[in-house]
Amino acid sequence: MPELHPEYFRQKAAQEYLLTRKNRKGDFYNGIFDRWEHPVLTREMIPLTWRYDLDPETNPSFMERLGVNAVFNSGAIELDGKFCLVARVEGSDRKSFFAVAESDSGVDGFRFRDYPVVLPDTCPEETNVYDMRLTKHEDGWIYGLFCSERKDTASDDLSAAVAAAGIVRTKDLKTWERLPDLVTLRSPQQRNVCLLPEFVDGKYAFFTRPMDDFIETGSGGGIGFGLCGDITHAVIDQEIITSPRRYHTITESKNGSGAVPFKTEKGWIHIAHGVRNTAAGLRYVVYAYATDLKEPWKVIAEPSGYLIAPLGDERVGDVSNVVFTNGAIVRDSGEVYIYYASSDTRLHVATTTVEKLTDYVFNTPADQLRSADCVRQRCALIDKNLAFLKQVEG
Ligand code: M1P
Repeated sequence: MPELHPEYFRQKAAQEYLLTRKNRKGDFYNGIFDRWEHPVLTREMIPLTWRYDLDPETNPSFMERLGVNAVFNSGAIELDGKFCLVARVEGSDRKSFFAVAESDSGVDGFRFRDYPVVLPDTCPEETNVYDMRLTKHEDGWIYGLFCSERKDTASDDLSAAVAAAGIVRTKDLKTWERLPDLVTLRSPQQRNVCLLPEFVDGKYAFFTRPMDDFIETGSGGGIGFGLCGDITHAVIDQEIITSPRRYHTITESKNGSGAVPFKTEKGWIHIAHGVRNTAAGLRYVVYAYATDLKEPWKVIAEPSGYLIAPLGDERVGDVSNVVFTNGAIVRDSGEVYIYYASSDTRLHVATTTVEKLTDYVFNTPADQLRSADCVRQRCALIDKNLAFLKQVEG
């Protein structure tokens, strides 16, 4: 009778501790959302069966044979009463793949299914896949839009790559049908594409991120919007810019859709990411804005600054100074769970409500774009508060 290595039991117990540890709200306060103390997914939570050969005959030292480097940017959806994440898992070989993890609470207890997602392998040139956004569409399918990356064979630069938007669909997050990649006739590359859950003018509505290049968006002016009639051969002829990049703001270098937008009485709420450059490299933050219900490409409210920025330990990781989201769950109760990754290393949750986010998006003042105007804006708030304090305190 074969036996398991003693180290297996130690590793299993250490992992079980993490998987069963209760999460709690941290001390952070801004009145807009709560940050939870522990990450909801880390590489330590990846099943041992994915990493070790458990047979002492072939692995006498219980060595990790296929390491996992990070678990981060995750699509999110509520399915059959469970919080389901489709996380980006990055092997120590740098290749990413997707894996479903489920929880009853949404803030702790996430467990990966027995196997990672095995997508239909339809494109031999595709080298890497990541960052799936999950849309429960009114046509009855759950769509997953992700970045499909391949080498740029037209360039001599070994790191030159091309990013396209891959599309899959499923009903259960188990069986996946791959559709042809999105074609955007006027943008050479795409990343951070997501699909609105509803038709617009009877068509599938995509938020895109037009890019000239793999890293730099170049002439791509921000988050785009485009329509297509047939998602099984998705072609977007024209993209219009919705939330633009702006000089000296959190979106100066680039921005991109994050979680799939959700509908409120006042508009579609978007939770996206903005990037600016610094002497220490790119800094990624999460921001929010609203678009019109009937014309979802029209921004109708955009608070100044960020919603979530890297804080404390979140600031350090494989790609430091990054927070990034590609998934949120909005429950019928109005609770909102924003899953955000820090520094391309681990995944966290922030919780809030539709009511609070609506208040935040519609009542937070917009960026005045100039120091002089921003200080005037702040002085107006101080004036109001001092007058109010006088009234209250006499
Ligand atoms: O490394 C930070 C992020 O970089 C990319 O985002 P963007 O396309 O906006 O630059 C993505 O690859 C994302 O996965 C990553 O977290």
